[in-house]
Amino acid sequence: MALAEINFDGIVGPSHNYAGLSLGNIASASHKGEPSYPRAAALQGIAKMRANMELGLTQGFLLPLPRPNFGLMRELALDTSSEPALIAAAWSASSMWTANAATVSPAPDTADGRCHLTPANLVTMLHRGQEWRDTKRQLALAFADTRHFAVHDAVPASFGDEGAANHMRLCESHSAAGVEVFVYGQQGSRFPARQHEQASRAVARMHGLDPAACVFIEQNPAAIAAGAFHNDVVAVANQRVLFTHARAFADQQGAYEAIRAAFPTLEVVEVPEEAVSLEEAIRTYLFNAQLLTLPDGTMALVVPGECQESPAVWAWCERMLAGNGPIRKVIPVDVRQSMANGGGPACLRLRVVADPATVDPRFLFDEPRLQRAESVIAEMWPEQIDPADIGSETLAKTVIEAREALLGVLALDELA
Ligand code: SUG
Repeated sequence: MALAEINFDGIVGPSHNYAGLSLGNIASASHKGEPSYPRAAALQGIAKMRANMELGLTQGFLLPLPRPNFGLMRELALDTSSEPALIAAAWSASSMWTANAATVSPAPDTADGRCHLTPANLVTMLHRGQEWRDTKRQLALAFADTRHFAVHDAVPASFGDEGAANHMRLCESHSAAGVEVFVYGQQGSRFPARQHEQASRAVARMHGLDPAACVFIEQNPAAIAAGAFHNDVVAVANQRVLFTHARAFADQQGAYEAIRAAFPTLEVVEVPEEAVSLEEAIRTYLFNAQLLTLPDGTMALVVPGECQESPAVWAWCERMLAGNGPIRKVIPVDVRQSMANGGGPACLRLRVVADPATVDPRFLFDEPRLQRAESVIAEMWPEQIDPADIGSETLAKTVIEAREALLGVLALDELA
């Protein structure tokens, strides 16, 4: 069976907006109340997927969840006079950041030889905590073949879980058994630590991982305080390579040693504070990059366009490329609409290592299917949403119809 890494990007939903809902996420707070551009946002996502497909990579997607979420509005007894932030939560398109959809342990790592997926409960934030049941429904459809996949329920809400954004996997090749690294936070900084250690440990047990191939690492409280609300804002791994800021972990050297004890061939590409400060790394999202193995075996880093505009970050990238490191290409992409809510290229994708033939093909893109999705978005996604539009009946109708049209062209109407 040919296992490959498949990136499942979240398609940006038609209700994409800037409500400033995520405490500790600097971009979300600083763009609060600005108009958003859902059509442009979703087309930026489509362009990123197309560019990765042109690199020769397999591309999957997950659909926007149903919004507004009338169920949540009922549960909270919301009406038009309710607090705008509560109404906005029920309208959030935040499921686009599929790095938070689930934690994925590929088949070679698990006791029963199946790929295990656990949707993230995302309990720290109301607008995200509503996602997991609908996400699970979608995962259960995309990965319905129980000979190859196991889709779990989320970890109980007592322990916050943010999914793959706090999980990294090191391996010699995607299809070889790997070492899974879980990064959790401790409360006590000025912002919430969203990933609880016990959630990570529960996921590792549920997935049947070998304890000797699991590493649990604490995130640097200073990174959380600076706005790294997920570990994937300051570190990313692919195969043998860990690309990280020097201040990502509470005990940086201890973290490398713990990983090396389980995975001796680890290659660390560390960016020192003197070259790129933690604040600049968080502002530009250098680490919220897709670190991809290309078909020729070399690695490329897909970074937000903001990196190219930062003299410090771009100078570091150029120095890195001039050296002899494992990352041979840096590719900037424009995902500005998502970035303004704190979601870079890596937030927008969930990595699943699997044989593409075992995945429901309706969740995979080829150019004709991508074009069909693109046409529906271009025609039906709202061009602009102003904060005052959130909650309006007219916009609700537009958003619902747009999503349904997308489900239609992708033959996924059962998710309506
Ligand atoms: O959970 N932003 C998301 C961004 C998630 C990024 N994902 C990863 N790092 N993997 C979040 O904070 C903002 C919504 C708003 O303010 O309207 C938001 O939810």
